[in-house]
Amino acid sequence: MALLSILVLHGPNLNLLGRREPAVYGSQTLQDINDSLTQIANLLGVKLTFFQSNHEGGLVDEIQSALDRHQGILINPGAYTHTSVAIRDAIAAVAIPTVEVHLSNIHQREAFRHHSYIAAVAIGQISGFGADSYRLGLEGLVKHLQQQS
Ligand code: CA2
Repeated sequence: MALLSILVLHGPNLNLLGRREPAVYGSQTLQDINDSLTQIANLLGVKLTFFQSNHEGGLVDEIQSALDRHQGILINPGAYTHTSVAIRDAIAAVAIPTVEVHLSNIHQREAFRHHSYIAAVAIGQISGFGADSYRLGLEGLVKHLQQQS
């Protein structure tokens, strides 16, 4: 049987990780996070595809192109979490199980970060564990997909 394939999406400014604001977002770079996720994916027996964009439409395009290619989506939508009806609609449209992750605890920060447009169309949200949020999110997503099949 083919390996489960998961699309990992990183939203705007996450390409700066490790180089700016380490007190808020940690010292690991995006490449470090992707490398750690790849190691975990190998242990779990799943395949990952990574994509980062600073553009809302680029993320929407990638979500749409996940249809028939990926069984799950792990997404840190960055600031689009709090603004993007388009990303929410794309996730709802493809109906691919999606887990939302955040490095920081969005509920502990400014009020404008407390609402997520994505949460209602995600199977779950992990927030506040730094780079570990991605690992926890991936593990939860894989377990969900394995229970489905
Ligand atoms: O905590 C998270 O993962 C966020 O999704 C990060 C977003 C923020 O807008 C969300 O409210 C919570 C911001 C990502 C910006 O990433 C940077 C990385 C390094 C330096 C500056 C920004």
